[in-house]
Amino acid sequence: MHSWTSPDIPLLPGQAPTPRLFNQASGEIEPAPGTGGTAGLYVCGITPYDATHLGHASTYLAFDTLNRLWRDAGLTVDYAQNVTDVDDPLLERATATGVNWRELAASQTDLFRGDMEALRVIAPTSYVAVTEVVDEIGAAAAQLVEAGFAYTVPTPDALQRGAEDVYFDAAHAESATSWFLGMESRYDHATMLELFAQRGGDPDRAGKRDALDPLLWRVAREGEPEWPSAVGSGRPGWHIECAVIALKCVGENFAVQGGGADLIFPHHEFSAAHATALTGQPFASIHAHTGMVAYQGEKMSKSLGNLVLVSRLRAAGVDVRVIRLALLAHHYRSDWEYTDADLALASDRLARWSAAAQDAGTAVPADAEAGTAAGTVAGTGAVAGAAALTLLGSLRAALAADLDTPAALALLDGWFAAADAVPALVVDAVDALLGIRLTD
Ligand code: 5CA
Ligand code: ZN
Repeated sequence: MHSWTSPDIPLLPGQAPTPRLFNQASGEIEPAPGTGGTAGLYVCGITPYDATHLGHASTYLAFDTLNRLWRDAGLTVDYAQNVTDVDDPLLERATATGVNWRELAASQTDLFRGDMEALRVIAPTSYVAVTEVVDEIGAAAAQLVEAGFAYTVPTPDALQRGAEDVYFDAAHAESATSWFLGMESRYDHATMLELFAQRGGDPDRAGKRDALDPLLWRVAREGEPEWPSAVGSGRPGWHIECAVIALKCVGENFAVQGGGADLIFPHHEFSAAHATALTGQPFASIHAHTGMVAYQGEKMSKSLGNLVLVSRLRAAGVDVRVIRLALLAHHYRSDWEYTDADLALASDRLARWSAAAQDAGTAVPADAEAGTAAGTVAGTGAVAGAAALTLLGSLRAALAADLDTPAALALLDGWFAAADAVPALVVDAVDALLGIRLTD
């Protein structure tokens, strides 16, 4: 599926450090170096029935920052993102509103693409809808049954008599692979049971071998979309879609699997389990998660309806750079509650930075600055150029330390407040690392 158009990103001089990220699986901040000059990234995409709210935007901006840091460090980034365009909540919304589910998904995915492009988020290399890879998901489910990692469960309401849903056998995966329950989340069993029930799981389903075994393939029911497969006509479970799309587009044991913290369990635990059962390899090196953005006292979510939509802010005339700055002002791992004050602060910050960048009027070309270390540029330009290189080093160090965007913004606040000359290098650094262009 087509994604969106990526922004132009200026190249910055000098060496950038390898970014380090908090890994949910180890509980530690670890380097994310990629392998052979390439970093693989898979980030869970939207379920397109109400897009794009500020929680989504915050999550995709966090991984956009990582993408920018990797590129700045000279790596090629292999980035895949899915669209969960067939799933229970989407089908329920379509039925409730009398809209065709495919049309609902297509319209919301379009809105999302437009928002991402406007926010200058680098487009994924592969943007894949579940409906594009249903055959491959069905084949993966069949492979897991064949290899003893999955079993069927009596399904009295199946459209076809005798057809049965397919479940993943977590205990078998624990005994036969390097994966184990808690490998990714580090949650205890009681927490897993609670979250499994809250987040789309069915702990009480009769016939399962274990309450936590997740659905791999749902055989067709009356009125539900279905696709033929070797495990019966039906549709994919949730975790297997991300395992299959990531393996197809980014490969085995890639650098970073990402998403919001609401996906730590069961989604990312079992995506990793399915992928390891399919390949015998670890899924990803680092499992990274963003904090939840709340609004009006609760997590901003489509199901609750407490949404601040990027498209609505844009329609109201809010500068997308203000939206970016409002989100980047919070550390990606913190949970926080959005209020209008976030936009006001970001608007004020953008005004200060832009005024400094425009008014200085003594802009030094980026190539001149790069030569300042050798003392090739005279006068104010040389001093400003050397200071700009120091600032660039500090920005890179802050961001490489678990994407500390609030620290980066604070460094820039100080720099712009004191600057009487704004070299082009600073404008380029803010653009390349934070996605904000201060001058035309
Ligand atoms: N399609 C699945 C992932 S395979 C899904 O979770 N879709 S979603 O539309 O609900 O969310 C899309 C992404 O935004 C996920 O990574 C999710 O963790 C993240 N997200 C959702 N709500 C918030 C929020 N309030 N704050 C931060 N991130 C959020
Ligand atoms: Zn996912």
